[in-house]
Formats: sequence, C-alpha cells, structure tokens
Amino acid sequence: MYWINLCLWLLWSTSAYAISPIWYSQPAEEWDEALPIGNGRLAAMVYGQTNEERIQFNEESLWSGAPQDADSPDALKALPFVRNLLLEGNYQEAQKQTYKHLLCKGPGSCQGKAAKGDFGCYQSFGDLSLTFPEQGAVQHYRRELDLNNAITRVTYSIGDAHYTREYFVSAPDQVIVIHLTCDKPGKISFTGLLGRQECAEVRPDTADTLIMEGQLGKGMKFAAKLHAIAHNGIVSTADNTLTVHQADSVVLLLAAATDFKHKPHEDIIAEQINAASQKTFLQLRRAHIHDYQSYFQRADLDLSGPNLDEFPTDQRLKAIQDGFFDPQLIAQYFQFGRYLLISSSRPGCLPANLQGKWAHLIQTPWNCDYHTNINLQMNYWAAETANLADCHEPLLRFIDTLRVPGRRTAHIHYGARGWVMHHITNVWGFTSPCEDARWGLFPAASGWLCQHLWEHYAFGQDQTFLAWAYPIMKESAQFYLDFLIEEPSRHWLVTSPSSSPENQFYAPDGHPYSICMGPSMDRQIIWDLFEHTSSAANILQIDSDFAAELDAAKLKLAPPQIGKHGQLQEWLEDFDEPEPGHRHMSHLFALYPGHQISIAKTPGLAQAARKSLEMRLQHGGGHTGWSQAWIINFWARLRDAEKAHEHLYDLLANSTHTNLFDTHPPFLPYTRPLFQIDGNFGGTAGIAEMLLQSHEGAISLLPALPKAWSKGSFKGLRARGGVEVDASWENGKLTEARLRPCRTGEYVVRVPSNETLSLTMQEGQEYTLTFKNC
Ligand code: FUC
Repeated sequence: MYWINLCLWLLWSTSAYAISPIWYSQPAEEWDEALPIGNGRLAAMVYGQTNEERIQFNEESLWSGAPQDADSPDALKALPFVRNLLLEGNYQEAQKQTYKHLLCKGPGSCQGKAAKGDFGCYQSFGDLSLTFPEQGAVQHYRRELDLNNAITRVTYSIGDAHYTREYFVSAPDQVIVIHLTCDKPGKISFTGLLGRQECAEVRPDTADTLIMEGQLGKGMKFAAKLHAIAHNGIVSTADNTLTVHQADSVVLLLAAATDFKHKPHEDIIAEQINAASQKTFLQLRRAHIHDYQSYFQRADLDLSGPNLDEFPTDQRLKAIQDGFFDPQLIAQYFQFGRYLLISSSRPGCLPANLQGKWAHLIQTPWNCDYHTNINLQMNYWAAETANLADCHEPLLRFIDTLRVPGRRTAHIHYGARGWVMHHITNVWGFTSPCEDARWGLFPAASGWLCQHLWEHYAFGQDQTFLAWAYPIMKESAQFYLDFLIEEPSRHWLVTSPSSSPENQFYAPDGHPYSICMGPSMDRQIIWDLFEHTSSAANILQIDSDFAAELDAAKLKLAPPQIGKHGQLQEWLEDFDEPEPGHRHMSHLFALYPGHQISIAKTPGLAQAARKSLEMRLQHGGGHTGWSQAWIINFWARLRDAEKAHEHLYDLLANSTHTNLFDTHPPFLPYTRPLFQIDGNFGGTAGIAEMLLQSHEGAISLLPALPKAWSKGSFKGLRARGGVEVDASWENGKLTEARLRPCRTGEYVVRVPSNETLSLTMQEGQEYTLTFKNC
C-alpha cells in the first residue's frame, strides 16, 4: 500500500545528520593507527603524538619508473599455436608456451617490487615531525577525525593549559594546513623537521620557510615547502629544521608537487604557499569545509542503535570482534568510505590507487599501483550509489588515457583492433600482460573498466558524457570482437588464451593450471560491454550496424553454465580447483558488479551463483578485506540481508585496522596486515547495495535490510536512471521514500514485499511515497 505526494525539489530540506567523529584516547604508534586526511591530490597521516608529532605525507604523482615499451613482438606469432593447444586440451603445453611467448618483455611489475625498475611504484613523499619541549603530564587526551568537516583534531591539557591542534588538506588552497593553539599565551614552541627517507634535501628557503627538493633516480623531480605563520612568538629556520618559540598559535602550511603534471613544480608550490599565507586560518578552514561539505553532505545514513559515542573507535571495533552489533559504527564506516573517496579522488586527480593516496613506504606493497582484476574497480563501486559521481571522474579519464598504449598492446600482442589492458597498470600507461601468466594474463581488464563508463551514464543520464565515453567503449568492444574465437564443439565465442583471475583449475591430466580459454569472468565482462556499448550507440543514435554486430556476437558468447555441484561454472569446462576457498570470486561478476545474473531475471543462475558463493565460503573464502567486501555485495544482490550483514561484521572484525582502514594479510617482507583501500570502498558500496538497488530495471527500496537495522533512514543514495532516493523505515518496514529524478520518464519502484509500482516522474520534482506494511 502506498500513497504518492508530489512536491517541488526546491522544498527538499538539505539538512544533514551530523555523523559522530571517529576518535581515540591515545596517539597513534603505528602508521596504520594514524588518521588520514587528503584533498584528492595531497594526502597525510596524522599520528597525534603530543611530544613528537609525526605527519607523513603524499602527493599522488610521486612515482618512480618511467614509460616503457613492454609489448612483446614475439607474442602474435605464438598466439595461434597456443590457441590450438588449448583447443586440443593440452593445458600443460599451452601454459608453458604462454609463459614463453605471450607475456610482456622485461620484468613487468618486478613481482610487485619495482621501486627501482621501469614500472616504478607510488612512494611516500616525506615526513614532518614536530618536537615539543617536555612540559609535564598530558591529560584529557583526545584524537579524532571529524567526518562532517574533514578535520583531524587533537586536544589535550598540560597543567592548566589546554591545547588544540587541527589538521586538514584543503582542495581550494591545495595545501596541508596544521593549526596549533593553546588557551594560554606563548605556549606553542616546537622544532619542525622536514625530510624524506631517500633522494631529497632540505634547506631553509626564508626565515620562516623550509624547502625540500629531490629526484627519484633520473626520473620524477619533486619539491615541498613548509611555511610557518606564528601569532606572536619567533620563527626561524636552519638546515632542515624550522623552529617556533613561544607563540600563541601557529599555522603550518605544507605544499608539495612533482614535475609529472605541474611544471615548473617549484613555482607552483611557491604560489600555493604564497596564496594560502595571505589568508587567515579561519578563512582557509571555512573554504575547506565549504568545499568538502559540497560532496559529503549529499548523502546521510542513520541506522539507529545504541549511541556508543562515549567509547573510542578502537574499543568499539574490539567489541565488534567480540561479537557485538554496533549499527552506528556501521553508519560511520559508510561515511568514512565516502570521506576516503572525497579525500583521494577529486576531479582532475589521478585515480585512487591500492592505498588511495596514503602510502608511507618507498617500496610500497604491490607498488601501490592500479590492479585491475578487482582492486581498482572496487575503489569506485560506491562512487555512483553513494552520491559521489564526480569523484569517479579520475578513473573515467584515466581509462581514456590507457587507450593509446592499449591500442599498441592490442595490435602487437593480438593483431587486433581497439585497445586492451591486463592485470596491472601504473601512471606510465602500462597495458601489456604482466610477467607471470598466472595473474598477469587477464585481457578482460579493459572491458571491465569500460563498465565504469556505462555506470556513470546509467546513474547520471548525461548524454554528453556518454558521447565522450562511447568511443572508448567501442574501441574496447572492437578489441574483443577480434580477440574472441569460436570454440568448435558448441560454436560459442570465447576468449583465448586467458585466465580466471589468479585462480587455477585441475585439468583432466590431474594437474593445476591457470591458462585456459573462455573463463566465465571474461564472457560475463564481454557480455556486459557488448550490451552497454550497443545501448550507448542506440541512445546516441549512431553506429547502428556496429550495435547490431555486438548484439549478434553477444548471443554467440558462451553462456553462464551450471556445473556438477549446482555451482556457476568458473571455467568453460566443469573443472574443480585446488583452492576452492580462493579470494577471487571472478565467475560471480555477472551477479555483482554485473547484472547478467539476478534474482528477478535469471533465478536459476542466481541460485547457482549462491551455490558458488557458499562453496567458496565453506573453504575459507573472504580472507582479504576486498574479498570480504565483495561477498557483502553478492549477498545484497541475492537479497540475503542476514548474510550480507554477517559478512559486513566479518569485514570489520577481521579485516579492519583500528583507524578503520581495510587490511590485506601480510606477505614478506611486510609483517603487519597491510592497508589496502579497496575493502573500505567495497564495504561502503555493500552497505548502499543493502539499502538500494537498481540493476534489474527497477528501483528496489531496502532490498536486503537486516533485522539488526530495524529502524533507520538514508538520504541521497542514487539509483540508475538518474534518481536520488531517500528512505525511512521502522520496525523493519519501509515507511517513506522520496525520489528526485534528473530526467522525466517512466520508473518502476520495487518495495521490500516485492510488489512493484510504475510511476511517471518529471525531472526536477520530488515524489514522496508513503507506505504501510511494505
Ligand atoms: C590482487 C589480489 C591480491 C591483492 C593484489 C593487490 O592481485 O589477488 O589479493 O589484493 O591484487
């Protein structure tokens, strides 16, 4: 039962719930306990130490390495031979020949350790430490991340003096801002040390400014400036230090740039410091908050539950590990994910890498690059649904830049039109298959990236954007049209050779292999790409012959198959696998983030997908943060609210650092769980997916609402078709929804009882639906 009210969009109140800060009663000891701040380009981690403060910082383009030609001229000659071996079922020889001929030339990504190689790696930019004189016992210490304002704050007292520090990274002013104050005059004294682990020198620039300059080998040049503005007190510089003596308050401005995009980078940081230093701290702060809130305030989530704000976040996380529910922490985690995306991926920036933009090492794990067999894509799963579509832009533009090197790789490796990329890329445009076929030969990565172009259109309905994106999708589709071969026994189109990301199967000879033809994920990605490219051509009213060619090829693609265990097959043949709990669940792409399989449209295949998921879980699947995050999204799509909820708690309990960063299990030489940001974004997307879905041609309200969220509301989530949605519920029942379409048209809304209603809605208006017993 429902009623519809119509009111003007303009009347919609934009008031937001304030989300409570993440907070701690002690400073960070380790980097992964520190609190992240960022503006998309610059990033910093704040430890909040009272005597020996440390701020580690980054700039998104500080990469070692250089552009390289890694395409192998050997590959094309060997391609037909390897294909024949696969058609004969000779996996052993096919894999051997793939390793020998079909991979990149040179060391590729150097097995994830390319700091000194051509592939390069993303690196820490530097460290700022502030040493304060010993002043007595610290009391009332609190360190917090204020998500409403994107400010990290540290407060404490020594005797009767109350100290407050604030840290933020301003997008309007492009500087890191640190403000140190005390309620008693003359109390701020410290020595600031600017430095980097290697390849940099620091010297005084002026009496109140330090400059750090460096170069990574013969490659990237970089520079940073630290400038102090003291209220009263004395500032001086010497060697690599800046000293402040007995000030009432101090503003530190830190600017950093490389010569990757900014030339001359030294002039740019000088201008940034100069411009920011003309402003008062309050002006800088106000501009920062105004800018940040223009993103952050678009969406709200309230999951009710007990208010546990008096407990520090690390204790609340511990309670979750001990089996307690904390819906308010889940809402914070959702908003923290949005905060991380706003802070690491702003229009004009590079995409968020494996650690967003926060990295404190020189040789970062996996080069802190762009892995495209799940990780980079997952970074952007929440962008559209959680109302940060403009934060998606860095990825969308980056995909376009891969077209040029990707065309070369398509031509040299496969003799194909279009563009292709494989498992890993970097800021230098690496698109070749990587050095190890087991994980490096994944030619469907470019097709998967194109899904993001379509999704950006599907959520925003911007035809100008679609016209820009279409050629990228078309060229990708052209690659696959050329790359696909017909498998003779069933006359299906399949990729060959390829792999199901990082997984292996037992071939009939009893041995495990990776290289095969037609792994399910490839077929599902190509199905998606052909479907969307054809739709795009129709919407844009161009290329009707090409669209027809894609429609025909789509029908010939090997379809999803159900195997002997009732599972969705991962490979073209019904193979078993040596690691049935593998972290990758690639063959479920069609369930999420794809939509070829869904409860409403293909219930039989959805059941098989469920079986596959259960089989993975029986064998310990989900042991990395991103894998667990993916599982939440699968359960949400299967409309199994309780399972989605259970795995959301698993993500927080087993794969989350105390600062709420997602973790990945350590591997040598790293000894602590690593930070990898994909799980944060995947978890955020999963929460949104539990509350709102739109992949089945309908706007589904509360499709996977767990019992533990019996009362709550959200505002400003987005559905495909260009609709912003708010909803409220009580006692587990939907009570109200508000829809704001950005285009006029027919819409179908599905309520939790599975009833649907059709609405014609006008762009720019708000529709309020009131429900009883839904
Ligand atoms: C893929 C995953 C790993 C890790 C790495 C960065 O290779 O299989 O677990 O996330 O990317």
